[in-house]
Amino acid sequence: TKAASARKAPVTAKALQGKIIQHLRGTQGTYEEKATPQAWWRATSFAVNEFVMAGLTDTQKTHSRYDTRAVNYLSMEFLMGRLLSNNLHNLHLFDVTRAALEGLGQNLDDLLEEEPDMALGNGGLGRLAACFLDSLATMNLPAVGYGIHYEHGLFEQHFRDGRQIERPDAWREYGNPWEVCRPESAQQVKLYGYVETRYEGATPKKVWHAGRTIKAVPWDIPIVGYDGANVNILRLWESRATNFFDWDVFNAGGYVDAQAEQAQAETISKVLYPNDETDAGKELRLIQQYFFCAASVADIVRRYRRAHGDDWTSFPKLVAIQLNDTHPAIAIPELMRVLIDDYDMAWKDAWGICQQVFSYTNHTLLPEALEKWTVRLFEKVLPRHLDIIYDINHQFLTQQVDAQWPGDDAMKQHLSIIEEGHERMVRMGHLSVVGSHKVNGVAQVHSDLVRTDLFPEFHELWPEKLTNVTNGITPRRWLKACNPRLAALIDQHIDADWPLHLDKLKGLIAKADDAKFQQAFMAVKRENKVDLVAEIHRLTGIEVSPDALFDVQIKRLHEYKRQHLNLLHILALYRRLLDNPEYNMVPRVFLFGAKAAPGYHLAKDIIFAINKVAERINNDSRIGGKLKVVMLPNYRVSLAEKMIPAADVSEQISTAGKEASGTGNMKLALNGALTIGTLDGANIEIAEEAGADHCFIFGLTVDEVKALNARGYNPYDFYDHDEEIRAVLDWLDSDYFTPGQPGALASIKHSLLQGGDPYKVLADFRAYSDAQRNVDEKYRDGTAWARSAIINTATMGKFNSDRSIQDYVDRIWHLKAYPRDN
Ligand code: 26Q
Repeated sequence: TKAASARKAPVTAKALQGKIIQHLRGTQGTYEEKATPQAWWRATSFAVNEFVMAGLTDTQKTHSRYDTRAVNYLSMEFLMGRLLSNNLHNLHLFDVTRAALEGLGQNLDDLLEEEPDMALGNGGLGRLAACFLDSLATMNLPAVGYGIHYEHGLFEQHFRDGRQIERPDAWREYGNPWEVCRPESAQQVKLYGYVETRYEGATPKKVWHAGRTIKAVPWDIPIVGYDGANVNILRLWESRATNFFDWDVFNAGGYVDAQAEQAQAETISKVLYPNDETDAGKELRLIQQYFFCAASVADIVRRYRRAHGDDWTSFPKLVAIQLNDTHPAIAIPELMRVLIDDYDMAWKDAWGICQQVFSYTNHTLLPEALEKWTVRLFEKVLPRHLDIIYDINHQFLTQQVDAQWPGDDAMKQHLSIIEEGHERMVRMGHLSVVGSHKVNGVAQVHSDLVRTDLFPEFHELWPEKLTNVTNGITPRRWLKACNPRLAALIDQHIDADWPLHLDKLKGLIAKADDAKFQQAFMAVKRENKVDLVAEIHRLTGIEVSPDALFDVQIKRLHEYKRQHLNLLHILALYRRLLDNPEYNMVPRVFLFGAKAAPGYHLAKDIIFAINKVAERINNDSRIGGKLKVVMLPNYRVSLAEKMIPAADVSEQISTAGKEASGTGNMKLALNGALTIGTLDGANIEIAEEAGADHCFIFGLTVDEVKALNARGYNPYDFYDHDEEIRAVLDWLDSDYFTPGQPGALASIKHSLLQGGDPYKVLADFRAYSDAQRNVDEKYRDGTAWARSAIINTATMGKFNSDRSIQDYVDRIWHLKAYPRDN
């Protein structure tokens, strides 16, 4: 039963040593005595890449031999993190590589730290895409990820005097061993210009005369499935100036202009927009979206035509395109344009194909995150696409909407892809729903709200279209690789193929009451905490004890996620301790990791407040080390991999109805943390799986939030009547945490009072504080805590991203698996 972990590595340590040395000398141009850790990491990666590439070739041959149906996953973000450790685990090369390097005087763990994170995403949505690629490859499903080869991923975060400072991320400044450039598959992407109508044949033909042409160059990153499975590709497009060169302009003194044009073209893939959950509405963002969608659609069409030429009948049988939120929605009118303008297809045939091919995942209900573009901008950048969108909208309103609600103009306004107003807007969500055969939310409660609150009319029109696929996470990265101690313990008790069949963790439930297993489980947790204590010290200089309870909130900084609710509770605890040094509480370390969007001032103020409160509390000898607060800088995938295995408590405290799913909640619970959370997103399903006794659920429900809004919410009700709330808010307004700078933290209080507390922080405070009391009490009972921690790990099987992918396959993509022939 120990099949998977005992599975033989595909190479001996001795042979692998040979390969590493060969790369060190032969491709890195250095040698053992001189090589830096960075050079060792690169040589090791190149050696491992030989196995990766063999798998890639086998997989591609299999796919072309069977002419496979594939899903094309279009996403502006892929938050891949580091690849070496993941590839080693998935190829069963981890132990043999450690041994090979040891023989060369190198330590694998140290080398893994040399790899920069591939942070081509903001947060949940980008990491979900990365987990899905891992599952697709592991399940032998033909799939291609399409995205942008950003030169700079999400910014690097530093703190200066407690404030967030952003520095550019330079993940590939010195190249990247995993990616392969494929210039032979470059594409041309057009922008700007005007549309001419030609009256030649029976139907008028539109011709787009573009003003600019940009070259899209693909970089392929191999995605290695677990345990001998397929190797798929992630194809990321880089923008370049076209080779086309107007030599007359150049010679007539246009050298500088030509260079400027080149710089402009190369701006497109320069940088990832760091806003999540807000729509920037910037021209460059729209161009980024179109750039990668046009290149990807062209690539999909090219691959299809290589096998099928001009016969389009099989296209919808072989091609599925998944839109990761509305960011790639422009792919819908782009495919229409290609089929109609470039291949002379009739409108209704092209539209039939689009609706069969596309499906769309919604990740948010927040109004400020729903994408809209002005018609004016569209007209300038994508004039032909605006035409097509008008045509799609006209057909939709006059045929479908009018048939369902004859003569109902209000309904037409509601459902129109174009929003009327002082400035007309293109609604990308509406375009995505109309152009797709399936639309899914990412957790049950979220999908319910998509149907009832976001798109109720669409739901009435097409009752089968809106569906749910609850998110998941890959257990390979988020348990096996990041928590080797727990993985080893699990291997001793259940079949070692649990990373493929995560439901098998249920086998641990039987051990939840076993004192020896409880001890072993909590010993693993403690060792992980000891490791994190060292990392905290290295990163911040702060000393914390591994015997304290580790309470973790890690996610983007956003008001709806309510890091400030956590902060207010910390202030309340601090105040209770100062009032009464004997105040009975388990020593606790509150750990945060969060980046704020650079233009989101209140979010940055919350980071500043956490850091200032931390400084004061951590240096206050009166509280006897019972309370510590640490905000680790530069939260990212590789830091998450260190924090999650050490967490006792998982903070999932969003306002009910606002967090579509959450996925950090799944990662933490899988690693044995107990959730303190609201009935929001996937927390609901986590609590269902683990059982209410093993989580701390508190606060307003979705319906209660709605009712509160309906009767009118007044945060002063809480400020005036709850002495503790009043005291901690006033405290923030003083100069207690920012000596000499009174009011430096006042914006938080202001937003919670005069600002109307849009996310109901004060309304949930008391319930949260009570739930935290229960956390404290339970932690004192080591046995009860250990039991709940084990049950959390044991019951998270549902949140395997393989299960999410199987749901997509069954309900949306209808793909068949093709294990590779080799
Ligand atoms: C939009 C317009 C302009 C610039 C940026 C954006 C933008 C970028 C990223 C908007 C949203 C995002 C990211 C959203 C996101 O990460 N959503 C999260 O998706 C997760 C996976 O489904 C869920 O678990 C989270 O609940 C959801 O917040």
